[in-house]
Amino acid sequence: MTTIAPDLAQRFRSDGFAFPVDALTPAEAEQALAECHTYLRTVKAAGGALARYAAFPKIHLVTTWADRIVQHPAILDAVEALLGPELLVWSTNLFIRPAHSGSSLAWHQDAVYLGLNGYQQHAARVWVGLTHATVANGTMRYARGSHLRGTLPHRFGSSDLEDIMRGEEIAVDIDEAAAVDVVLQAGQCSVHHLAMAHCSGPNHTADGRFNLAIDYITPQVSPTAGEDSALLVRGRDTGAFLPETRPASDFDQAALHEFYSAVTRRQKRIDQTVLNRHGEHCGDPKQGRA
Ligand SMILES: O=C(O)CCC(=O)C(=O)O
Repeated sequence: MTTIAPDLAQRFRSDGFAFPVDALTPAEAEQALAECHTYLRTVKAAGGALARYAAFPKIHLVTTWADRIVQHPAILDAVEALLGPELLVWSTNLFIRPAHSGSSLAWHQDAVYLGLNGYQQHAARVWVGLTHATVANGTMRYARGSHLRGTLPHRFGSSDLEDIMRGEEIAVDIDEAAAVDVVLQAGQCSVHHLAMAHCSGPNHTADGRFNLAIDYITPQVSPTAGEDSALLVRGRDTGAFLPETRPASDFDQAALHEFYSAVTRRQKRIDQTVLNRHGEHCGDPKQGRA
């Protein structure tokens, strides 16, 4: 039985985030990190769509280490305390900040490029530490309470994680004094609202920082446009999403089929979402970056 902090939901609602949440044991985190390294070597060697979508958005459909994490009872209990008993996994995103990496992520809100209706009350991102996350290795920073400002204007900047974020960054001032560093032990996680303004810094240490970010939604969430799919992890209702299936083993034929269908569907929809948003700002969707 997992122990959930009694004020978790209240902190999530008022601050827009809550951490640390104890999730994987240190041994589970170490094992997941080792399997993550093997996964990265495998997809790099395989090339094609597996390499292109190595870091997002459906890692858990093709590998059992990520599937184990998205189904982890301690994580699901925490998310259930926030969102209720019907839960789906919409995405997994691998954030890696290599040793001595000078790259960083600008202030942004996840919600602006995800294309989800109903995320305000019915979605949360869980950021799981496969390694420690510290100020020195470029952990995330949250702007406390920024989710209450709704979605903020973004501009296209530059980003090393361009494929995930399209290089978007918040175009208004963020109160740096209110920012909170997300310091975690390996195996712990943090949970944030999809409209939380956050950023992350360079890694000044000799070890890489590895985090798996999982987007959980409830059946009340729906795609803003187009068809999408999600994996039911608690309850029985997939709502507007086509149901997905768990991998029986790493890269097996059924898992590969599920993975390719899901990422193709998703990419089409996200491209459209970004084009529409950019079109709103530029007046002509055809001028947007795809
Ligand atoms: O890990 C990072 O550097 C950034 C993570 C992030 O932006 C997110 O999980 O939404």
